[in-house]
Amino acid sequence: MAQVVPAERGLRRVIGDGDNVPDGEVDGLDGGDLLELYRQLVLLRTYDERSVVYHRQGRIGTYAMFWNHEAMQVGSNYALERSDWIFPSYREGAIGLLRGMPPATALSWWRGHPSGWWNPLDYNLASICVPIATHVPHAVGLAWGKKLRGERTVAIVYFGDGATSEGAFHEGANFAGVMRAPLILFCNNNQWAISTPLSAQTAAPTLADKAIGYGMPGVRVDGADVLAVYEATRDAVARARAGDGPTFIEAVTYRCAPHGTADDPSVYIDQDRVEEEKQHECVGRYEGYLRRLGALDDATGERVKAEALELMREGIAAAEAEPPADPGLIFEHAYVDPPPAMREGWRV
Ligand SMILES: Cc1ncc(C[n+]2csc(CCOP(=O)(O)OP(=O)(O)O)c2C)c(N)n1
Ligand SMILES: [Mg+2]
Repeated sequence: MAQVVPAERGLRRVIGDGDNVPDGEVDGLDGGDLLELYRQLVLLRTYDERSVVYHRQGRIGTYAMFWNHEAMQVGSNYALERSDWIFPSYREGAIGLLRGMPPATALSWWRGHPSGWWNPLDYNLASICVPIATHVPHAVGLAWGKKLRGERTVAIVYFGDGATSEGAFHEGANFAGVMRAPLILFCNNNQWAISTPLSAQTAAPTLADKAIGYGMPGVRVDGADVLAVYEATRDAVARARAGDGPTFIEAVTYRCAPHGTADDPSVYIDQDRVEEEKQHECVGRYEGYLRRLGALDDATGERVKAEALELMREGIAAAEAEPPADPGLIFEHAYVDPPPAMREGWRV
């Protein structure tokens, strides 16, 4: 039985500030791993920044940015095996890229095109979940099922701070705890649920405290520190594979971008705080760490960025080359016998 300890209050960190706080290191990561983490961070950053441009140009639809969330996604995914399962929310809309999904597929999803509907079995990646927290019980079910079959697979489910107020989160967390499901509940605490601040979301001192009530460890980590996220997730994965059940990880960050392309945060957010947080954004912090270590030079940095940009250019071109979808597809799996009005109506 895993020991249930009060949630850690302090934030785990590995990357220093280049000044008073020294850099740490993570056992088991070699120079190749450190550069691969950088490549993945840059890939997601480039995807995100280009997607905002594509939205402005009318080439993709409503888009949920994840600027400054990259370290949470890259660090946690790097601790998984390819056979482990990922349950993303809309905030992890491009996490499939870390498993070899072509950018065109992720972009097509945001274009509302069927070529963006991937088979979850191809990547061990569930569909993007837009309803808040409803995918938590799905992830628990998959993880428990794998355990019942005697497989060593674990699952990770990503959700936000706002999701911890939803019934589905609590039902899922309770079930995971009781069944000792091999699951990581990964909470991206960006301190906002659209315009609702964390202070209005919960009376608990930390979100990780919620883990105690479900009999699982709760860990708090700096969400802008890719190495700390990796290490915390690696520990949780080891615990899950050893049969010790789920872990709740609260990765703390700050939302520096709008909630989505339809949002205007200037009416509710403290812009000075946003500017302050941008100074410590996760890709730049990791780049600084690598440079202090002597593990990244200008030429390599430029090459990695150019490759990511080229992938995106190819991706949007491929997504736009798809023939228009048949609107009838929307109803194809909804009715055996469509009502007459609908049969006529959708081909106007
Ligand atoms: C069940 C449900 N209720 C309400 C919404 C509308 N909604 C979309 S995003 C959002 C805020 C979620 O905030 P959080 O969980 O912190 O995730 P974040 O967007 O910050 O990553 C809400 C309320 C929804 N999508 N689903
Ligand atoms: Mg949030």
